[in-house]
Amino acid sequence: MHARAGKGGDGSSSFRREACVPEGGPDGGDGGRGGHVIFKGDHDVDSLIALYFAPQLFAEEGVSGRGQKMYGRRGKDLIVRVPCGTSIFDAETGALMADIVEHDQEVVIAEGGKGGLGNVHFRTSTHQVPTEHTPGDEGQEFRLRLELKTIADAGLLGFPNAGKSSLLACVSDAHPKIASYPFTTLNPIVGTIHYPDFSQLRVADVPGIIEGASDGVGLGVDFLKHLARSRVLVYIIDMAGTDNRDPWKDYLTLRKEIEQHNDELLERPSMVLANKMDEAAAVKNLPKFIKKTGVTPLQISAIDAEHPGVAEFKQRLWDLLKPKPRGEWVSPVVVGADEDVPATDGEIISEESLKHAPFLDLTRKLPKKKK
Ligand SMILES: Nc1nc2c(ncn2[C@@H]2O[C@H](COP(=O)(O)OP(=O)(O)OP(=O)(O)O)[C@@H](O)[C@H]2O)c(=O)[nH]1
Ligand SMILES: [Mg+2]
Repeated sequence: MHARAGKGGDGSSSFRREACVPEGGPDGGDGGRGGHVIFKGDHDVDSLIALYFAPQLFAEEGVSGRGQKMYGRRGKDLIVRVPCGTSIFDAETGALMADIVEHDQEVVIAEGGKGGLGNVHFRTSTHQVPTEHTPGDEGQEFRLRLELKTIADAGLLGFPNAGKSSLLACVSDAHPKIASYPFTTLNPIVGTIHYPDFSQLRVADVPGIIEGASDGVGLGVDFLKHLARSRVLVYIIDMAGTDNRDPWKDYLTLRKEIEQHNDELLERPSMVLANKMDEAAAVKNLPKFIKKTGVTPLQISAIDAEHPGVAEFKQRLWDLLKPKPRGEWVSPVVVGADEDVPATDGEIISEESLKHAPFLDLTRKLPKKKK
């Protein structure tokens, strides 16, 4: 992207000329400041695609000052809305300029130029007729590179076909593509799990990882940067070994590939899920998996939303991350209802009301229609 803040308005040079005011003196006003380019986090924006098609971010210039000590108007700031999780880099130096993680977080990326000074500022006792005035400063200008790292609370990791997308579809309201061929998922997808206390957790499903991924085999591990911000990593193992792989080898390979990408990720709290437990092969493989890896996984079946393991998974995530409840359910307030309304003592519609509106009485027998 190319971001350029507005140039400041120039100061003006002018003298007061008016009937009956001889030697009115300098009255040139200052220029206004140029507009800033401001990046703002917005949780309703989910990609950078809009910026891809409009990469020129130019803020408005400040207006020049005028005679009669009139200041120039300030240039409007340009507010660029980006998804939470956007990092902004200077494309030339590669330095990180800002990291936008929260909704409504604002960062001034390019500052508008200051306005110039008008000639009123240059009058002194010995210099009564100044014509000096200064031009406005240029606004800052940058070439930017934006990078979006999805922010999710938990990230799903696994070989292709392990059932990551199936699990996401099962626990959240996302609709990822699910199919029995590898690399069905090509881009990270985030789904939200809703809990009965109105709290929410975001779970990211990323493409599958295979042996050699850290060297670029398969889809590589570039998308693992999306997991760099998740607080919990969830390994999903195809315990049935559908694609003729051994589940325990899958787990060790996954950890090896992740370590080669970013060994800090291995220290994150993690959870191991044994998927496809509805299949006989999975039940057979499980004891061997525990023996070989020393990890006792949580057993689930991602195609069955009623499976107890799926509920247990949601509960364990909640226990680990303790999301804040988002408010409580409040009964809708009836407009105009206040203390004047008489209490009904448990009856639903008072007799008094029924007299005025007999149709409210549901026990009343309707008169038969005449044929
Ligand atoms: N029997 C059984 N099949 C499952 C289970 N979970 C997923 N599958 C099947 O496994 C296949 C792959 O599932 P996906 O959810 O697409 O797997 P994925 O891990 O997202 O795969 P990629 O996106 O290709 O990396 C699909 O045909 C699913 O129906 C399970 O618990 N039991
Ligand atoms: Mg998938």
